[in-house]
Amino acid sequence: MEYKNTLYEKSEGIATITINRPKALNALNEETVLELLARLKDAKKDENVKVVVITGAGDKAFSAGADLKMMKGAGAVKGMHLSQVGQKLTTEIEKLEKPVIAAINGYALGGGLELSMACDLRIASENAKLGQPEINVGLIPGWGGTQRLPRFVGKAIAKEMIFTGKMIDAKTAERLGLLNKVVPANELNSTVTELANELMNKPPIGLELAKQLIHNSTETDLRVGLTHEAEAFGILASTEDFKEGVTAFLEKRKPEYKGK
Ligand code: DAK
Repeated sequence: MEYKNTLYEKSEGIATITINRPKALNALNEETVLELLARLKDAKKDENVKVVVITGAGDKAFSAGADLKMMKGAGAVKGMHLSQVGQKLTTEIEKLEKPVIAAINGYALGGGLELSMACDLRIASENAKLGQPEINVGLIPGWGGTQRLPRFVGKAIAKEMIFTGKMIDAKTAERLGLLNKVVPANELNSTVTELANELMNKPPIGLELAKQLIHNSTETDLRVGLTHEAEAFGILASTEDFKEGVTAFLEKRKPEYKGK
């Protein structure tokens, strides 16, 4: 595959995928989404990759959403393909066994916000602005915004954001629980790397099972969810990493996890 719209870097266990269309504020056309899917596939199968970071090129945008130029000419079939490929991307992020961090370095609008909401953690720079402006062009969110946004901020705020299309600033998004942390723009990369390094020292199977249980928590009733939690707990109790964790604690040393 020829990569034109994304960059990909692997360094010390962290795979960083960068949407690289800064002149179009990293808007997502179909080719870009397909490239993101291929990058994710590589990060999934590479055993040396422990954490994935998704960000945007430049200092203005994470992503201003679906590419409106491409959307303009889309008929029903193209529209359906766009929806399918976008949903595949968000699903692959949520299914990935490894933690995915969105480093939001500016606008996260429409499909850009939806992409970030599929990630496990969102760290943003102070200049970031988040919104679902689709209503302003006669659309509604189509990559999960009507479903994921209310799960973060509640129905009242989600309706306000989706009905008005207005953006919110990073501090407001942090207060609403949509962002994990907001930092000055020049500290975004170091903060994300620090967080990724912290996750890298955790037991991978524990992270994987916790991620899946938390995702499923909104789709299953409490009793079923608790049953799954108990099963996962049992699986973890049989891992080498659990033995290592307890042994290291008792020996007053740092654990070294192997993902086994
Ligand atoms: N698509 C394509 N190009 C975009 C873009 C976008 N979403 N956003 C910005 N650009 C381009 C601009 O056209 C401009 O290009 P040139 O004119 O220089 O060639 C360049 O980026 C810089 O933008 P501005 O000149 O507008 O920059 P400003 O700083 O003045 O304004 C802005 C920044 C982010 C406020 C503004 O660009 C803006 O409002 N952009 C549109 C944001 C937006 O409406 N995003 C939502 C897109 S709709 C679906 C599934 C999902 C979706 C749709 C369908 N299916 C189920 C089929 C998702 C839809 C969306 O995300």
